[in-house]
Amino acid sequence: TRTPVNVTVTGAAGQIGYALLFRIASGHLLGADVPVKLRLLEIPQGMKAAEGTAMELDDCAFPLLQGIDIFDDPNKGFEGANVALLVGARPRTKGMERGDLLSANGGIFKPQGKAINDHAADDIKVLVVGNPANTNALIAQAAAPDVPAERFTAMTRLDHNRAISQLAARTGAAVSDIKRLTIWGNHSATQYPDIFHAEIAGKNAAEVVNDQAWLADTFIPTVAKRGAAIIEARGASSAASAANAAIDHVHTWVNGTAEGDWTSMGIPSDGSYGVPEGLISSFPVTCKDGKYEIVQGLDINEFSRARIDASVQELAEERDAVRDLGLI
Ligand code: NAX
Repeated sequence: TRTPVNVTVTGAAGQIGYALLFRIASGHLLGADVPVKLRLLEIPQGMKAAEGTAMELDDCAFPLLQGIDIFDDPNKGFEGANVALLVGARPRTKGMERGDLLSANGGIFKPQGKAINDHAADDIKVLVVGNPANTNALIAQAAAPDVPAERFTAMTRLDHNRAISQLAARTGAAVSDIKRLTIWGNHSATQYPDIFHAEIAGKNAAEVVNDQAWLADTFIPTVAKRGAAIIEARGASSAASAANAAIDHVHTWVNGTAEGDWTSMGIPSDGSYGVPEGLISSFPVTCKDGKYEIVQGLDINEFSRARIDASVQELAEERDAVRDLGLI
């Protein structure tokens, strides 16, 4: 029998946590044959609700779930972690400036990065979901000098999935027919969903759509503002779809992309496509044997170039701001 994989989830008592934990425990994160141990990390005020969620996890009698521990100390929460899903974050509240938001999150992600550095397993893989996800991932990564930088990733898979769904709806294609879509840049309103290299049933997606105005004025803003549209409709932010994307991100990272396809992940840039080295930016990546690689050699047209640059510029500004705050 396999040794269980230790999965740490922060913000376990939150709404994404509630949608995420049951799918991890039922085998959707790593595979139907991989036993897991859950380590839930919360703040003291969230401990009781996390205990309630753990009671429900017990009540599912999941065959793969070999233990649940709950902590409010990051040093304990990340002990032995093989996979860490950093979901808990400080949301932007009314009147909060960007600097306030970044420094509040620095207070969370810097100590968590240090705890990962000091206590996680050698093969730790980190996904940051909590916003601003890319820059929070950068803060955690900078606080973990002993962990290879590429193990710190940020989630743009929800944006990726939203873009596939919008493209399918527009063209009447099945979502399963859409391949090679890319989200570039920041998980924010500046993100750029790129269909120029995407394929719909083997045909170039931009040629199938053949409507630049729809692309610029409908598709891109619909994908980028989908989070706000969900809040407007549901009265709460995306939770099940965000949890689903987190599952997809880690599952793909661990188990690989399909032949001929790729996915989108926020990862430390190696300088590819003119994105400054070290910024955690979304790229097209293929995954194999638990490692990812940036898809190289894509031809970037002017339309795409301007949008990638704008989102990367925002990331560089966020990096400069957290550097000025002493967070990296
Ligand atoms: P909730 O407010 O429901 O839950 C957050 C939980 O985190 C709370 O239980 C809180 O006690 C806990 N928490 C806060 N600080 C913590 C710390 N230092 N250590 C451990 N736990 C801590 O938020 P939820 O709706 O679950 O969203 C979580 C985060 O995901 C937010 O930052 C949100 O903006 C972000 N999202 C990111 C998305 C992405 O695509 N990257 C999409 C969905 C979502 O908006």
